Amino acid sequence: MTEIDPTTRRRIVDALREQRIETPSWGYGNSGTRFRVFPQPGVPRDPYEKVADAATVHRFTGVTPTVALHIPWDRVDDYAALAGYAAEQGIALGTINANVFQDDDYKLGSVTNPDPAVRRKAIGHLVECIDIMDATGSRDLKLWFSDGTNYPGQDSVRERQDRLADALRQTYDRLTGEQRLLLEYKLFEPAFYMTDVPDWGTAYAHCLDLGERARVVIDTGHHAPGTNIEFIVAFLLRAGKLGGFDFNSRFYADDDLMVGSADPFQLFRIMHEIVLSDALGPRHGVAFMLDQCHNIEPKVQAVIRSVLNVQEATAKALLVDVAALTAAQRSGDVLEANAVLMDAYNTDVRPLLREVRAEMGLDPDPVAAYKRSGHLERVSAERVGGDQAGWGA
Ligand code: LRH
Ligand code: MN
Ligand code: MN
Repeated sequence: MTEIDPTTRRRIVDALREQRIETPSWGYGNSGTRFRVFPQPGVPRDPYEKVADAATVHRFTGVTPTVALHIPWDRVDDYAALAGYAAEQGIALGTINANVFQDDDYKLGSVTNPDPAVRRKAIGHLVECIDIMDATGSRDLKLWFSDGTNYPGQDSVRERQDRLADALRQTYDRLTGEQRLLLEYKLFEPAFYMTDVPDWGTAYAHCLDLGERARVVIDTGHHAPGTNIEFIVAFLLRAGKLGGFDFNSRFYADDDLMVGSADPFQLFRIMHEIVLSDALGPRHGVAFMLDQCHNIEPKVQAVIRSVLNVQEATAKALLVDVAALTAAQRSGDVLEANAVLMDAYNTDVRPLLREVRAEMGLDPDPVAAYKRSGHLERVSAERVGGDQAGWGA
């Protein structure tokens, strides 16, 4: 990358200062695979302590002012009180994630279950999540369904789509004000023959039917290997239907590893589409969320590292010389167009990000600052018997 002129530099620094990333409450709890959960010292014992950890991440990064909740993993008696506690800690409660996948009743599905009583129960939970949003002031309800079938012939594919549409409609109609419904798709797992919301096309079609406040969520771990995720990003942005991301990394499947660790180039390509569509700032309505679990690595530190990874991909995307790129594209100069992109990707943006943090009054090296802070040692002594994140329970 050649010298950045001062105006461009200012624009990039301002964009990075404005960026917002939401961290997941479940990323702070103990987690594992179905083979083993490795408990860690100092993990939160309740939703309050998860909020406290999220606030710690915000103190060191300055760009994570909200924490997502997962219900019932984060069930409390008084959500307004939890929101008040979050505010005292310097953050707010963010997206409410519904959970209709961990109950015996949902063996054959939740909102697409053939039994109307089970469907009513599932819809009741989705509506309860909106009640919680009313209390917390959260904008977004995020829906992911584990629904699907394991065997050909097990249930009617088409009727399940009808049931899904009906449940989404009832849920959507309960939203008020600025509240939104975000629909997440996933190609596979836990159903293995057919998933009821397997891809962005299905999610998009349902969101189109529902209306303006329904949008698609892209979980980066939920695709077939080799899927061009940035294409999906570009398509949904163009259609005004991209609600946000669940960021994580995968090597094989829904691995939920730290974003930007397996394929930082993919993350850059995604952020490039975001920047091209001017969809980075909070006013554009694209929620940048992490959906990760830290099974073997220290959790708060891993969340901080993940935030830095997103920032680095974003900074590189902001560095792309769009005028040069467009000129190369219009003249059919394939190699030059690719070179412009690679030039930005190959730039070391860490010095720039250190400047951004210094401007924000933060330590330029959040990981080192966190390690020095003694937070992990303190919570390890204070918190005995940490909570399960939900996975591997
Ligand atoms: C499903 C999923 C969904 C859940 C989360 C814990 O794989 O990505 O977003 O809510 O994991
Ligand atoms: Mn997800
Ligand atoms: Mn997932």
